[in-house]
Amino acid sequence: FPDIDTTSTEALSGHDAEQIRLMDEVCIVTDDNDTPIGTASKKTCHLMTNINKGLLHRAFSVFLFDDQNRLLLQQRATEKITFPDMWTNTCCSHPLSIPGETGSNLPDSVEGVKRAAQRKLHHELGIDPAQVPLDKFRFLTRIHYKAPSNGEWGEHEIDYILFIKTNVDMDINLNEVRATQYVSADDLKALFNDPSLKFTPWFKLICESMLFEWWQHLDSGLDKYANETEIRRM
Ligand code: DMA
Ligand code: MN
Repeated sequence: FPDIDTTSTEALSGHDAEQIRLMDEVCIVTDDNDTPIGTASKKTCHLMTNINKGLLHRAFSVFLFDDQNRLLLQQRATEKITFPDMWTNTCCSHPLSIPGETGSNLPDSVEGVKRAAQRKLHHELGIDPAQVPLDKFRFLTRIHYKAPSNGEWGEHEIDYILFIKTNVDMDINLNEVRATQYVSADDLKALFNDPSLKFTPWFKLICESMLFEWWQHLDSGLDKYANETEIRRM
């Protein structure tokens, strides 16, 4: 990929040591059609200087619902380098360039993303992988979006949307997650009217487009929305 900065460390100074360490994870770099074209560190992928040159990577967003169809939200930890303290969907991260999480395109890439989701639900929220078996995840669609965070950092991703309905036990990792809460659709709409709360840009985009319609069909009719092959550009 042309002219990408892979050496700068300045943007990391002053941040949390564990979150700096996680910036060495190796993400999957893709073209606009989600075809893998290489790899780059999480740090390289999230620097706006590189994003502004077109660098794009693969990600996922999990929406976990309990047996009352309430959505589990998380508030990101203050330690997070991107989008700290913001409320968002249950869990987000990246499939990595490691065995089991790659997969060049649909449907193999979906299997890789589900494994990454299971890994991060455990890392961020302490959820036992046995409570979120791979075959319980439903893949809905992919969203291509770009969003600046703060200072030098931002996101530019092909984001796989995964739903899962299952009750879980949590043991939250406070370096990742500051708080959690379960919400109904009406609860969530009320939270959006609270000016003291900040929400991540990708969560807002998904809420403004498809979330509430998908949510209404959680128990029946979700099939017609699942496994979409077209990438939604937002
Ligand atoms: C990245 O999430 C993925 C999306 C969809 C924004 P993140 O910043 O929470 O990733 P990680 O938990 O790996 O830091
Ligand atoms: Mn990302």
